[in-house]
Amino acid sequence: MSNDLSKLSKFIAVMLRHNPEEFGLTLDEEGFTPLDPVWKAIRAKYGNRYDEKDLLQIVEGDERGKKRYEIYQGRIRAMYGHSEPEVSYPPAEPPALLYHGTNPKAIEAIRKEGLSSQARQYVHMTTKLSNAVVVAKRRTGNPLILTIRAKEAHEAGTVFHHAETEHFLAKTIPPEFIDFPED
Ligand code: HQG
Repeated sequence: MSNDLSKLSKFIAVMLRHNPEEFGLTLDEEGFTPLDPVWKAIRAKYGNRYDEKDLLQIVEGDERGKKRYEIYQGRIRAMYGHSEPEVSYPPAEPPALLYHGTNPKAIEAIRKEGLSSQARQYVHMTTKLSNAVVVAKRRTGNPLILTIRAKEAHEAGTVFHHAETEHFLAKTIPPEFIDFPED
């Protein structure tokens, strides 16, 4: 994705994941909001720099195939990543294992209390080990990949959600279902 398109993608993330109210947007319980006011906010910030083709390209996903947004019947939503806007997903059965990339500084806390959602609404986990590495590398040169025994956690009562092909979410993951790299 060009730098110019990632700029628009980041702006949309701010609106749809973090501060919808600041842009006069109201998200429904699944995180959708009508496209018209979203375009109004894009025009207010960028004038005519972006058109529908640009937005569709962002919605289709980036070069790694990462899909962040979804358009349905004239509405758009972020598929995951929300901070304070409350978005709900139906419960879903996870695969046996999921992966979460993190950094060495977080490890001691995660060992004690498990994974918690921090500034977002959910803990994000991926079905692909390679994606967990990319996620961790956003924060550290020394990525640590945790393996979540998701099926076991699910059977013991942790509720999972399937937000996007490769993304599963949960409010928390207790430490007993996490395998640490040095174990
Ligand atoms: C850590 C991006 C201390 C956790 C990515 C992570 C992903 C703890 C950080 C998506 C902890 C939260 C989400 C605990 C977890 N104590 N630290 N108990 N539990 N942490 O950004 O998973 O490109 O909210 O390990 O690619 O890094 O924006 O979550 O390091 O898919 O589309 O606290 O966001 O997607 O960080 O990333 P984040 P994340 P986009």
